[in-house]
Amino acid sequence: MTNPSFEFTRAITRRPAASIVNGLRAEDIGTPDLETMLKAHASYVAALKSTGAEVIELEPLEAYPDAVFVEDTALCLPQGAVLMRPGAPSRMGEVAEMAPALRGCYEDLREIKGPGHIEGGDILVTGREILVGRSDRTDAAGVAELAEIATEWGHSLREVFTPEGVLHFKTDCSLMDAETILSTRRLDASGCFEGYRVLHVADGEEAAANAIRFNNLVLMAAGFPRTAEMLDREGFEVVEIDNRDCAKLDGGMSCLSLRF
Ligand code: CIR
Repeated sequence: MTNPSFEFTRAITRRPAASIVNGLRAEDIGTPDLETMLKAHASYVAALKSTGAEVIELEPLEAYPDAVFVEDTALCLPQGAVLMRPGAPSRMGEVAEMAPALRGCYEDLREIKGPGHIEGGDILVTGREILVGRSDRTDAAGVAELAEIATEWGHSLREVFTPEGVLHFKTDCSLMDAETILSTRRLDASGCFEGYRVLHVADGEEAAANAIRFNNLVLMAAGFPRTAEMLDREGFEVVEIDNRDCAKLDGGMSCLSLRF
């Protein structure tokens, strides 16, 4: 049996544009370098492809500096896809740019019409349920509108909360398998993962929590050796990707693809 929450045949990515230097960031810790980012992006795409998946690689969008972070524009479920309504005004236009690619892949394509906001980075699909974290980008009205669609498609959706100062819910967690979630201690402490097996990232390696399980692989940011070792001990096949430039814009492994 396949599990559509981590077994995928396709992914959508978008190469970063030169305007990436103007991407949003909570704190300025340096300007990302396009060349290094393109190299890291290529190794990310190669890792996805190495599992046998088809990767639809979209062209860079100069008008939208954050467009490389495609995950925030949509939610992909087996029944259909839902276009999001980003809480960041500068990212709203990215959704219309993603729509044609999804129209080519899905018969049922819905959209969050508003007035609420919701970004894909706040949504963790576990297979058992869909967890949506309210955050600075995702509000109650956005969650409620998604809940209506998800319920119609037979999913149960649970609203949870992203810790203060954390960009997205999935900045701090990722699904490893049907039962297992990788999380920071601060997010797990909220109690939102009751009933799951939770693996904590090593203290001081919080930025390792935004990983993705993609078929047989776990893609994680390089530079977090204790978390990588722990995942290896747990039997996961870990691939480390250079995330230094994306991290300057608060981005991680999940943000760089839509997976379905
Ligand atoms: C932003 O602030 O929207 C981007 N600089 C980073 C988005 C990261 N996306 C994600 O975690 N899903």
